[in-house]
Amino acid sequence: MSTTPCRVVVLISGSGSNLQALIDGQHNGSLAINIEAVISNRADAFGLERATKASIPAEAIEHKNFLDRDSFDQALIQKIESYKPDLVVLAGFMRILTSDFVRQYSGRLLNIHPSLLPKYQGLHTHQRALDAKDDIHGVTVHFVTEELDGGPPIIQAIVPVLENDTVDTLSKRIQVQEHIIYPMAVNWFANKRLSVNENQVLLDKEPLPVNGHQIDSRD
Ligand code: NHR
Ligand code: GAR
Repeated sequence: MSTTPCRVVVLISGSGSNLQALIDGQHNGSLAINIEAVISNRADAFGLERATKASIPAEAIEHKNFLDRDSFDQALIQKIESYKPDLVVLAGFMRILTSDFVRQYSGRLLNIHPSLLPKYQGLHTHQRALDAKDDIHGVTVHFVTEELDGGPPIIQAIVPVLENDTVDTLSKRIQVQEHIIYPMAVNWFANKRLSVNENQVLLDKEPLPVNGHQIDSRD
């Protein structure tokens, strides 16, 4: 069965390695998506070069050129709307979005957050997991709601925290999992297998566990 690919707009702020995983999936046919555009709030984000190299429209809308969050988000919405996306993907996007933005894309806005939510919402998650001497850490793909990092989880990957881990070694272990679970969640959405009702995520019409589908890299 072939249908038209899901139209995706990806928002980034930095390196764009998660974007690259999606581009690779699109190119090798494992993802039923078409990335229509990549938009960054920083003009120097390396992810914009990745997009250009893949012949995907790449644009910067710099938050620092706007007076407030609202006017930045309105400009972002206008630009995104010109690509008529079915799905908007935050991939290392580092600006908190206003309620207007989140409402506009409700049910079709995903984020990847580097912790086992609801643990460690916000920033500096790897340092916080190390400081707490946690023996596991991980990453969560979730639907975005107005509550920062509080939207319902879709998939979580668990990694071990090893003796002598640093932010660098731990974040690299987590990124390996990111590049597996983000394409997986995006493909579920693209194949219309995912939906969200209130704060309950359904996969193939069945409710997912409250922390989402779990992948344990220690198995
Ligand atoms: N917006 C809403 N409304 N809800 C969420 O769940 C969001 C969101 C925007 C981004 C990603 C998130 C993460 O995965 C995300 C989730 C940035 C900050 C932050 O504090 C916090 C969480 C996330 C992204 N940003 C600072 C700000 O003032 C700027 C920090 C910087 O530029 O480095 O916006 O962690
Ligand atoms: C990823 O590790 C992602 O989990 C994290 O930023 C990195 C982006 O990498 N996201 C956040 O911290 C959101 N606040 P990438 O640009 O190479 O995809």
